[in-house]
Amino acid sequence: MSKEIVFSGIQPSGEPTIGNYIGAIRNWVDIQNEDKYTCLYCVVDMHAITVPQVPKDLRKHTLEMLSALMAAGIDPEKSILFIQSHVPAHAELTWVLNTITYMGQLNRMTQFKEKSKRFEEASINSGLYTYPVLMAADILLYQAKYVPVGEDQKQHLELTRDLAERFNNRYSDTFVIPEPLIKEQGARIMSLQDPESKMSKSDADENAYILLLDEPDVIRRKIKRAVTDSEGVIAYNDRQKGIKNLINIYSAFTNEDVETIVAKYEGKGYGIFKEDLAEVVIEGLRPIQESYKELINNKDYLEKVYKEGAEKAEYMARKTLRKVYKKIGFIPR
Ligand code: AQP
Repeated sequence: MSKEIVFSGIQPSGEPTIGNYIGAIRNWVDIQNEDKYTCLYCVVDMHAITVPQVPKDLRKHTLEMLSALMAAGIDPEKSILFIQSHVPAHAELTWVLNTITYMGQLNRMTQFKEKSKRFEEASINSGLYTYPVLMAADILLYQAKYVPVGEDQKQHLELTRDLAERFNNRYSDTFVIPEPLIKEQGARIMSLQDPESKMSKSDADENAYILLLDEPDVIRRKIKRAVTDSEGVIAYNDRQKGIKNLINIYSAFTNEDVETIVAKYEGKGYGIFKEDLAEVVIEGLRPIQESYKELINNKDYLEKVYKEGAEKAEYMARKTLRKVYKKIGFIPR
């Protein structure tokens, strides 16, 4: 029997943060190493252009993301690692799915509401609006059974399931209905400057995030400046969201549970905790950073990886798209 399929994607909309790492990339590596699934991991450049991008930065960030994924442990010999725009079937299936998606559904998407707040109404593009449909196409093209996503992407996955069911009911069984794989602990890392909003690689304030590739001194500085509170006690609760977030980061990098960390820092001040946290993060990122430096300078190897990845993905995607076109009544060439 062939293995069940896992699909996930990440936008090259900036450099990856420790939020992306803890909430997504690290899980991808664990899932890959279980050897139970066929894993497809995709750098979703087509998603990234739903907000303005500088072309030369997008090119740079795409290769950086590819290198960072491999540095964090995605092995192109084990997983299919590719760039979304290299497989045209993503755009093609999106068009078909657009025709069975109701605007009412898209109007309810929280990410669209959040992201469109950043722009004047007249400059919100329709790609941002139909972003979830492209995401549905990404997943359904590969007949993925499992989609490791952060909490914030759950709503999009619900839409994907809904579209798959609608298509299957209207025509006949075509798509596997995907399920989210959400890791309970440490699923959501918050901004260091505003613990009410999630850490994002495209945040305008660079003190809000720690990048996977930040230098040790930068990490120390950003953690030192992280917003806390005036209670002065290291405790894990929703009144002290800043400290809670820092404890979550500490826990993610050391695998110690929250209670152990709180007990360890009983009676100690925020300053000491922050200093220790910075060292924990620096040490945790060190091997990734070393491996990244080698990869990013090896352009030939990167090209080989993304070309081979695209070929494998293309083969799988075409198979689904052919079925879809046939069922909806398009005449094969
Ligand atoms: N702060 C976070 N904590 C935990 N998980 C996170 N993810 C993102 N931020 C956090 C997870 O990372 C995966 C890839 O996300 P993405 O790049 O496709 O888009 P995003 O969720 O919009 O991530 P960013 O960093 O916030 O990007 P921008 O700033 O471009 O919007 C997803 O699985 C996501 O859940």
